[in-house]
Amino acid sequence: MILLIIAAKLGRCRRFCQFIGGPDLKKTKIAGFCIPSMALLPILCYPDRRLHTVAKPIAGVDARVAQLVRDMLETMYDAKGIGLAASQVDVHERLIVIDVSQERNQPLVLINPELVWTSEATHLNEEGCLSVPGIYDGVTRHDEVHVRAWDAQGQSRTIEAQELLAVCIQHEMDHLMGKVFVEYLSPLKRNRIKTKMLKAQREDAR
Ligand code: K1U
Ligand code: ZN
Repeated sequence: MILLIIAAKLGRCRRFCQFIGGPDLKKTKIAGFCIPSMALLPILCYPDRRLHTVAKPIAGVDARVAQLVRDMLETMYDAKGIGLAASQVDVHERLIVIDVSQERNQPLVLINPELVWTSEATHLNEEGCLSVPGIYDGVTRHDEVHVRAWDAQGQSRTIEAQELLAVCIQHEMDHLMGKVFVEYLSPLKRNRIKTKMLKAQREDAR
């Protein structure tokens, strides 16, 4: 019974902010050896100070970066998110993964993303964040952005993004700058969210 309660609590934590424990490894059998292939990474939960770290550029796409990309995609799909920044999994490097497709089969990998153009027109959009579970609020973003980045193979590409993709790119690039969407809200709202998050984390830890 006690084990069941602990398992249920861990399940609740893991679904959103996975601020305890190490990566949850999945194994692939290759030539008779059991090799960890992907991992669900713990997601930092607001108001964790580490979410405010400014990410550093990635020097090149090597095996470590390729593994991080796979793990972040796995973590984003598992958490039912449409995006994830490396900062949210406590890796302070300029890497984001996104999939805004209905079918969840069009992953987008942006390494060292830079905004090269933003529209003058802006829009108030409802946003959520895997690091601030259960909180949704309006943030004003550019309607369209053009972003230059390397893909998962290290090829430089420019993406012209509108609608949800544009909103998601701006949200994820904020994470790389150490900014969480609640920082666009009023101090009153932000403090209420902070208190709510800390209370939920205390309850999860019990
Ligand atoms: O960065 C993150 O925490 C991921 C975040 C991305 C995002 C969602 C909505 C607007 C901008 C950026 C999420 O995926 S939150 C969960 C989610 O799937 C979602 C929430 C609201 C609208 C659409 C999707
Ligand atoms: Zn977020």
